[in-house]
Amino acid sequence: MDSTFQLFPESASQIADRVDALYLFLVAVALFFTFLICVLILYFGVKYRRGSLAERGNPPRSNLLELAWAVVPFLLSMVMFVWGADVFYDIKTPPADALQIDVVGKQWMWKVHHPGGQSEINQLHVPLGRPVRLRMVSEDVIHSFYIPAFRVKQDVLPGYYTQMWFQPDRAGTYHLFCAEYCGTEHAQMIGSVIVLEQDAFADWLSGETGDPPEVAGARLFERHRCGSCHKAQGGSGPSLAGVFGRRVPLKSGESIVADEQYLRSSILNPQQHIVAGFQPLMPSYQGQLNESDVLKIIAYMKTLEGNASASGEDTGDGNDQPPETEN
Ligand code: HEC
Ligand SMILES: [Cu+2]
Repeated sequence: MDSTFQLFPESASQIADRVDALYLFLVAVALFFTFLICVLILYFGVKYRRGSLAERGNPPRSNLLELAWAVVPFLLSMVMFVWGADVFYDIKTPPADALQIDVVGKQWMWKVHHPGGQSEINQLHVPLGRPVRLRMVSEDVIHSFYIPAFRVKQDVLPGYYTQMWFQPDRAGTYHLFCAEYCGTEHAQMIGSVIVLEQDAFADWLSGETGDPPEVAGARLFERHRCGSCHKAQGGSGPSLAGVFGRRVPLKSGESIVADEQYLRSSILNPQQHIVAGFQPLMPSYQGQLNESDVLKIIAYMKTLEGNASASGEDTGDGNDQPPETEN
């Protein structure tokens, strides 16, 4: 056999072996029953062929047999369910201390933004042995971020943040694919994930330049004159101090927690939620700010947290966050 033949792609993340084990189990169960049924079909086909003298009367009823083929498949499928749910839960639940990196998909490339301001295209540098959480959004159509060696794949949607996480456990360079057909050059929407030892990763980070997102975001905030309406007091828009994580009362009478998704739609689609007590005056920044810009402005708005002196509004629901020590 060809020595380069591999049943699975190389595995380089902490979850990969668990995914493979589950997958092997499913394949093994399927193969076992496929063969069992094939062999029985052939056997009975021969045994009861026309003209054979085999006994053709009804066999006596056996409750034990009836019970067995209800209970055995039930137990097997429960094993699949519990095992699958366990792996699924871990794949979907990023640890709180994960390093957060932003990914913006667009026809036909991946843009990556690191929290220190470093950016890259069609490459993703990550540190070895540390959980990494990707927050992802698309500039246009649906894409899908797929790293076979890590056994993770997640759709990247226009207008909605999705996330995925992994913990690389082997240094090296791995394939990155778009796994959702997204137009004529879909096949070119590929790249590499480069897993570096912690020291090498720190070196790589320091070799790249770029402003931290909250700094770049503050600049965009300035340039687009958001502050002309969003003043601490007396502006035509609400004060943005401490807005992230706050429960915002809406004109419709409902209220909503100002998470990243809400902040994004406030900027690109302001008519969707109107804050109680304000007029729908805010222009949409669709077309003026791209998804990377919006992520930066959100990073900036998060730093406005705890800046309570500028905020005249207390929603009084005890939801206030502790002040952040550094800005
Ligand atoms: C012409 C005035 C105006 C400008 C310019 C403006 N906004 Fe607004 N903004 C408003 C008003 C009025 C509201 C409240 C009504 C609503 O929800 O649409 C608002 C709401 C918001 C909210 C929701 C706030 C909350 O308390 O829930 C966010 C976030 C926001 N704006 C961000 C921005 C950003 C970022 C910019 C600049 C890119 C900007 N705005 C530019 C007028 C403005
Ligand atoms: Cu794509």
